[in-house]
Amino acid sequence: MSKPIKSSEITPEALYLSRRRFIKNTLTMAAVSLYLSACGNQSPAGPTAQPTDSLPLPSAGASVDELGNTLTSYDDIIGYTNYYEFSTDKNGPTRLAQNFKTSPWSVEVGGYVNNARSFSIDELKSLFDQEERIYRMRCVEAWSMVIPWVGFSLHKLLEIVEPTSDARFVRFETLYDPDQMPGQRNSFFPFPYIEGLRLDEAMHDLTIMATGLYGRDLSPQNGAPLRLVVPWKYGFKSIKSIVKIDLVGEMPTSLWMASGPNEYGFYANVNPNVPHPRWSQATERRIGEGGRIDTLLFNGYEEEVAYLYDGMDLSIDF
Ligand SMILES: Nc1nc2c(c(=O)[nH]1)N[C@H]1C(S)=C(S)[C@@H](COP(=O)(O)O)O[C@H]1N2
Ligand SMILES: [Mo]
Repeated sequence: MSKPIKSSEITPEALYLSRRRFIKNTLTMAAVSLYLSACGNQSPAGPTAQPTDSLPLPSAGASVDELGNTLTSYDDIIGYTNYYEFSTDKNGPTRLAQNFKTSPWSVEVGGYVNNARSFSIDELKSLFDQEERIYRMRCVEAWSMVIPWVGFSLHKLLEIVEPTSDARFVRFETLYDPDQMPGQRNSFFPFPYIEGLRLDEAMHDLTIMATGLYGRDLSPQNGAPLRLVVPWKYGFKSIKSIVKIDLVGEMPTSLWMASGPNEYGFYANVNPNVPHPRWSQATERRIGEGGRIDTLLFNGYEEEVAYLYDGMDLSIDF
């Protein structure tokens, strides 16, 4: 093995900094992860979980996250999705979203801000460096993936519009267009899809707006052209195809809070100790791999985000 690559060469600055925090606390795992990154394609999970060869690899060819988890293959990420605007089948959106029109596209940012305005996708891409973030994604249904997203931290966008002192929450809204999104005719769900974050969660550096994955633009079924990714929360918080972002004073009511009020509430932080009413959240199935693995508190981002919930009882506020 040649001399190890410095982690600053493997990951963008922000992830490098968060990785340094991981190293402080989980030296062994981080060292294993860095070793594996430095050595290219070796992975603890074996050859079946490798990214497809012909597709672009994430920057510097990283094949694992900071905990040593193998990246989910590109084919699995685009072939197994949750996107109820198109279908409730995992492979339905892959087919049904194929002709979804993602250009032109703009997102309206307003509410309690000093500079309300709309941004085109091209503007967002040129205003903010697009960086890669390798994040675990844990669906509330107890499956998970490891995804190399491309995007930018949401706080950069919020800093431009300048939230006023009345802003306490951020509300996100997906496109409403039943002609293009046949699932929106399903009257069980109160479309458009709405999600929300507390302002401090939205300002956290790990919270990103994703424009791509595996070094490519997002596929329609993964939420093109612009989606939220909040890696320490269940996947349903990471709302797709966003057209509107509002800074608001009251906690927004999400689509899931409205349609399943006895399931999860606003926070939906990944927590192995709080079961879903119908199943345990203690373990998860990593797509593309066999068996089950333990689910981690805050999806493994506890060191980064636990302070946001100081003084809250996570067995009540979930
Ligand atoms: N607008 C919208 N956003 C959504 C969903 C959806 O149905 N509609 N599904 C959510 C759920 S349940 C999960 S697990 C993730 C899945 O992201 P992926 O399909 O890109 O893996 O998207 C979330 N964002
Ligand atoms: Mo999900």
